[in-house]
Amino acid sequence: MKQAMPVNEQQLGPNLTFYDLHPPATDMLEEVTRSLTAPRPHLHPKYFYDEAGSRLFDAITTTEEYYPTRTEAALLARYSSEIQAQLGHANTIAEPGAGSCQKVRLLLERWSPERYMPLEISRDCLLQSTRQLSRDFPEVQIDAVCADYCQALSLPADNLPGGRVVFFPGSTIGNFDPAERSAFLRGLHHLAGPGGALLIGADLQKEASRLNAAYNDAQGLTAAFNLNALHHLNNALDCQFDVNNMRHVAFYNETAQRIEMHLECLCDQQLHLGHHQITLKGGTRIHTENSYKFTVEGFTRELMDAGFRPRGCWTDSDDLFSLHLASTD
Ligand code: AVI
Repeated sequence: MKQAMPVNEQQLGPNLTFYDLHPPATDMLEEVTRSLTAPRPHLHPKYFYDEAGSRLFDAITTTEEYYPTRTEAALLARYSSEIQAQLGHANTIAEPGAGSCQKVRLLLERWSPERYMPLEISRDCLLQSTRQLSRDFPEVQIDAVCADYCQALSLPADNLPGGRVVFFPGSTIGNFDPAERSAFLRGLHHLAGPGGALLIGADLQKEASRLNAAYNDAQGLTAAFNLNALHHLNNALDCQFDVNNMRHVAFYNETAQRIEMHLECLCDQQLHLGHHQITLKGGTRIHTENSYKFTVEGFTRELMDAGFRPRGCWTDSDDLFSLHLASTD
């Protein structure tokens, strides 16, 4: 796991090294065709995140209705010293799916780690965000790793005592289905390594009205974000979705304890997928995302099942969101 990767290493600045693990390109046409022709048509949520989708997601996080981002940020600001006291000194912070590397800034300021290791599949996004970060934090060694963090990883060598603190904020863990989630948490345990820890955000179960509002904001940004997946497919594969005749649907499924997002066809849709044409009948729903909501006890159990030892949990006064700290041993 902790082996050097000299072949793909590039020194981009005095404190910035770029490691390209060449994440394998998936065959988008094949994957999309398979998921849209499945008995229950679905799309992977990764298709939300082209440039427009990433901008829309950032806009969602500023809406009145979408509480997770600001609640988690307030928890981090309020409790970062307490968390650090539990943790001891963090030599390395690793962040899978780091994106714009914004949330970690507070930890870099307050915890002063020797090293920060963002893992991100988008090369452009990783280069852009770490160039700025390396200027803002000249005393932190930044090892930027371009990789699909869901795949098995060979990471640059540490040579630092102690394990890694893996930072996985935003309740992105809620976008994994239970079986995937358990495998993924085990992967995070492996990434943290002996003597390491995990700091992870998990959105909490609450009244359905609050959750429904968070995924159906009045400005229509979540609707635009959901529909943008179809613009993304039209641009990339020329599928010819008639996006104006598709509708955003999001609701809390209380039995499964998750928000479900779907796109509903308002009339028959003729799609072009490479050499194939398929028809989605009016009324068909394409399932685009699950966002599971947790209890503190339930999520703590999941961490333990993945081999972690719970070390602390912090929630806001309205019990909207939780931050969990767990060690690997
Ligand atoms: C990225 N993820 C944690 C968000 C969520 O709340 O599940 C994605 C999102 N979907 C709609 N709004 C936000």
